[in-house]
Amino acid sequence: MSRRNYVNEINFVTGNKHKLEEVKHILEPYGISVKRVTVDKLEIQSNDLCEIAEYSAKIVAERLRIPVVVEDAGLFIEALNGFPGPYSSYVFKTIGNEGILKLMRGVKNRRARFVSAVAYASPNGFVKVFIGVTEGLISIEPRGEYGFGFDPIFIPYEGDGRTFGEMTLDEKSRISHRGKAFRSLAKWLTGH
Ligand code: ITT
Repeated sequence: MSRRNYVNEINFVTGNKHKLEEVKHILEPYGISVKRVTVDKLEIQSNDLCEIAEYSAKIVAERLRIPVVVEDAGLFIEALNGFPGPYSSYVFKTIGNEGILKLMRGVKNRRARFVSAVAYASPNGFVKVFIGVTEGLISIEPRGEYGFGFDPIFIPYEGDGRTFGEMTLDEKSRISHRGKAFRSLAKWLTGH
């Protein structure tokens, strides 16, 4: 399929209101508005976020007969061999930031990365995936009231030592995995 020019709206399938708010903010400068779609996504089990996002987007686009965008994101901690990765949602709900910090107690290697895989799918079976990665460190203690999920325990290298949880939505979006992936989508959608 050729490039899609002049797209000014996406149908974003998500159950996470924080992600929705971030994506609206990221796409605003491109003149793209975000319509939220809430449906049960079928998520396959895989270690690959791209595969998960791609599969979900394809199924939802075919079912609803509209083009849709699905994002699968996760935190990969090096010393834990990439855990929680694709299980980030479940791990956050169960052990949370305190549980992660407990697992990391006394661990010297605190390197981690946030990954965002954004899949755009149209009802004819076309799918394209955009990836954003932000590298950083797991903090010793949670810090900050902004954001959601693992934000209070993640210190991005591209920042100034603050956690994502200590950054405004705008500050986080400039360097976040989500910002990077969705800006790539926006450039592709608007033909830049
Ligand atoms: P969807 O309905 O869009 O799938 P979700 O909350 O399940 O919402 P993801 O699978 O993309 O979203 O992300 C899994 C979890 O990873 C999410 O619930 C958070 O706990 C965490 N996470 C993802 N992106 C994050 C971010 O930018 N900051 C902090 N935590 C994040």
